[in-house]
Amino acid sequence: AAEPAPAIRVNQLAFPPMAGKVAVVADGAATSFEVVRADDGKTVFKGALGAPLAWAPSAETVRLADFSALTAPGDYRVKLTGQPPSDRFAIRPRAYAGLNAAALKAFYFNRASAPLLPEHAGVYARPAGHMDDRVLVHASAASAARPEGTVISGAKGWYDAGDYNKYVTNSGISTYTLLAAYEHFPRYFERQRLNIPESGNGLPDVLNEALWNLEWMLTMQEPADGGVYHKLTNLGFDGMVMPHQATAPRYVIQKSTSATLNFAAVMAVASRVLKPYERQRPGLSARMLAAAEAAWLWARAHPAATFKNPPGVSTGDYGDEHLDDERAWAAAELYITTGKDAYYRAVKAESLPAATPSWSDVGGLAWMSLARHRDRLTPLADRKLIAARVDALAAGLASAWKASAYKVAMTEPDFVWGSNAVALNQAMMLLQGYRLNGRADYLHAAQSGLDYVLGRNATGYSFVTGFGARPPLHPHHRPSEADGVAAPVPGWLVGGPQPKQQDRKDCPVRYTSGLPALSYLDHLCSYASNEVTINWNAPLVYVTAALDELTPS
Ligand code: G3I
Ligand code: 9MR
Repeated sequence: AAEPAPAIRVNQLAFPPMAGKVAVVADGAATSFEVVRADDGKTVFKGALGAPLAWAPSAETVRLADFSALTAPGDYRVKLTGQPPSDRFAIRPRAYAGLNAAALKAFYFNRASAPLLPEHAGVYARPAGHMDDRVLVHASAASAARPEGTVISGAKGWYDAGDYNKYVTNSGISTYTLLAAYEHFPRYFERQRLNIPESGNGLPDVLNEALWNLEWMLTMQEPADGGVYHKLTNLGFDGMVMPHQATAPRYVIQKSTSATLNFAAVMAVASRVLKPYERQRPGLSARMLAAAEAAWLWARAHPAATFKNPPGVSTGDYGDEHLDDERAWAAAELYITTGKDAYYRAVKAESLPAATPSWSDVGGLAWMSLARHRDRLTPLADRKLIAARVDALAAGLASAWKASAYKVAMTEPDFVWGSNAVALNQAMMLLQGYRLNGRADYLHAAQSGLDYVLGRNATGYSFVTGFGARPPLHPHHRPSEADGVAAPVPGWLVGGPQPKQQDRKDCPVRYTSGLPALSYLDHLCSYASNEVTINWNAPLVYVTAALDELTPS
């Protein structure tokens, strides 16, 4: 059974010295707090708790302990009179270097088509799974050039999640977010060594890792027409076995507009990010741009090929009826990379909302990229509109943050499947606002999103495997379950609380609460609250790098 959350909830890892620093106290009696040194218990800071405030998602009344004024590097705990102290945390420069590297290394641990060698993977070494060099064209994907049953190669790529399948739609936002992290903060990644097979080859490891998936994505485009298969999967989900033991036949399934537009967007980004590496990867940048433009043309000719699992296929759907955001995002990235005004017109910027991104709503990524590149856009682009949309999104999130009893931007409707990534994608968009206008409240609100997933939440968990005092121990992640190693593969963000509990019928134990912010189960069965996924880890990579780089020193 889950332990009840401690009364003091705080980021269980670390804060940059100049970050806003807040703990949440769920104890009716206390009115003041102290921060003590972790090793000798000496008090270094005293403060009054904020007024009691109600938080609907957990039906709690809590007070805030703000110790932002404490900036001296060290290891600390928060303490209330007569109570056990909080989990320990550090204040230090480059607070998230280790977490950032682990969150990226998690992608390496989920590589298909390669053995993980002990020198790179330690105890998580394993034989290769899913070579995917002989994949079948499913009936739903058949064409004149590639009739049903044609054998093609779809090697490499990352497993999507706790399952062993590969989905182009979800690869879109995931791969983009890693490329954006590098594009926005190149220095941070240029000095990082992940100890992956490619380390030291002249490319930053974040790009080496992204390339593993990009090379797979390129195989998902049908050369004859530019359309992109929605996914490469088994017909059904595998059991809880290691990758090399999962040997069911693999198929590419139906081309879809969403996969094709996601592909176009990511290839356009990759083309510009990899351009300086022509010597290491001759011709790749140009090939990616050509692939992106071919995909764009296919999607223009097939504007509404939505995806639904065909009969007999029961793996993840990633179905999406709303494709305007994918179209706008692909157009924006093609515009930034090529400078062609026709692509800007296709963005239809005036009618594109700015929202926190998710796999099914990628319009925010268009605004993020346009804002990052606004100094070098053609005269046609409406720079004021770009700044205004990004600022309006950040301002809305910051005002929710300000009003929140937990001091987080998350509100009740944000507790969906993968809610922890909502917190981090909100943080990522707040950081876009901060980069535009330097408003400190945007930076503090972004910090709070990371604090939330690292422990300042109603469950008291730090939601990243291997990090913090109370991390998840039983994620819905097949290798973590089947590898015989007690500790789960580190560096993975789990999905997090959400009240729908779609896995209830598959779980031998009950959730302890149905409240949105408490509806979480650290059990292998819980794919609806405790799975891991590439699209949830990617904003963890972005946000940790960004906070290390942008928090003033
Ligand atoms: O469309 C409704 C929306 O109208 C409503 O406002 C919202 C409120 O909850 O729900 C929306 O639908 C949700 C949908 O995601 C879109 O966000 C569904 O309830 C929810 O069940 C669905 O969850 C998805 C889940 O697969 C089940 O399809 C997750 O987003 C998605 O991350 C997850 O992805 C799986 C893959 O299929 C397989 N691999 C693992 C991966 C992670 O669990
Ligand atoms: O393991 C699957 C997980 O990756 C998916 O996110 C989830 C929802 O599509 O489904 C999981 O598979 C479960 C299936 O849906 C129902 N039977 C139990 C499976 C878990 O072992």
